[in-house]
Amino acid sequence: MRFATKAVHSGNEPDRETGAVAPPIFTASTFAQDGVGKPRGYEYSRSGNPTRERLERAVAELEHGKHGLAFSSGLGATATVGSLLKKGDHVLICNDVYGGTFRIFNSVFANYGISFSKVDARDPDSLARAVRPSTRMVWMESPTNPLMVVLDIRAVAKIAREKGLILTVDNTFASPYLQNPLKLGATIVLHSTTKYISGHSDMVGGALAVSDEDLYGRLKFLQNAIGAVPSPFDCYLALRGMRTLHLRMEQHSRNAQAIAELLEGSGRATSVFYPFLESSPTYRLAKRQMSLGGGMLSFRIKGGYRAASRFLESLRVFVLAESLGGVESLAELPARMTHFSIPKVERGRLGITDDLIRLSVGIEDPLDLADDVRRALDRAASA
Ligand code: P1T
Repeated sequence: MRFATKAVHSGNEPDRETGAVAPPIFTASTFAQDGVGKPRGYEYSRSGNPTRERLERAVAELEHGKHGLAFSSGLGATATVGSLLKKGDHVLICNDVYGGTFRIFNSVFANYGISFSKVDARDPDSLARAVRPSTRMVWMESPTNPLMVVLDIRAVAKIAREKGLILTVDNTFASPYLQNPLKLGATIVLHSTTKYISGHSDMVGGALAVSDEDLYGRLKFLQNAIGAVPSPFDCYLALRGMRTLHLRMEQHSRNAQAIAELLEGSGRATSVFYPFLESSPTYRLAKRQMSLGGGMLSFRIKGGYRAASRFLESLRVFVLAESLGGVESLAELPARMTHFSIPKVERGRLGITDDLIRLSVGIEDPLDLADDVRRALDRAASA
């Protein structure tokens, strides 16, 4: 089946008992057993819940994986994947990942003796050279948060496979509608379902998709052992959002492309980062790897921090807030908000500067979004 059909139906099959066409929300924390040690299929909702299983099946199907696993947040999923590692293990993290991902490796896993180094995966050879005998995993995003760097997932996967490493691809920014990393050779796909998958900024969640049976078994064990599981209500919201993912991604992408082009032609931005801008150094790779450009973009505004904050505070349709992927447009300053947990020196090295603005372009009328951006640019220029 094709994507739109899967998005509408996966995990949303009519309830077998009642025929309900919307998935029932099973709030039960525990399930009656037929005899001692004889569960009917479910025992306790941390280890398995029917509403959660629907979401897990849907994530797996949209990502072309055999199995899905749902979590209470994207970082809950990250914590669980990180728990595959042991003391002494080393991880290669591609430059420019979500601030919270950096923070959990830098400030939590490091305490357990798991080390990491940052690599510039735009050059696959430098990635291959950075592999140590203790390296177990490569962690990447594409497009990256917040600089929208597009990395060649297939090329990274080839190196990971040759070196026997797990490749985890955080596919939050693209969503399964734009790209499917498992098909390109990734071992694990991670989502913050808080973003495009649920799509309405009304829940926090995470998910993984995998095909390797042994790895699935280990992750399933860790999901229960660590316990960062989502509530059945949140699973329902993610499933409900997912039914329109394809429609939303089309509109997000159309709107973001228009705003990126507006910014580029405005003379008020020193750089604009969007995968499907022809001026982007990775335009050809993005066109090959992604079906659309997606709803995220960032740009550097002329006039530094003062102009950036003036721009953000002048917006009327875009909401000044962290997060992304909802139907409403959001704007933020990564250096002071989402990526503040990355040390200043490291932020500077990566290019997460005080004049860098990130936009999550929603699905509103593109003309209203364009008017809003133009007006805010004018106000920022007169600051
Ligand atoms: O917020 P949470 O559901 O725990 O997801 C973490 C996460 C993981 N991966 C990526 C690429 C992300 O962007 C995030 C969360 N990001 C934001 C809150 C943000 O505004 O960038």
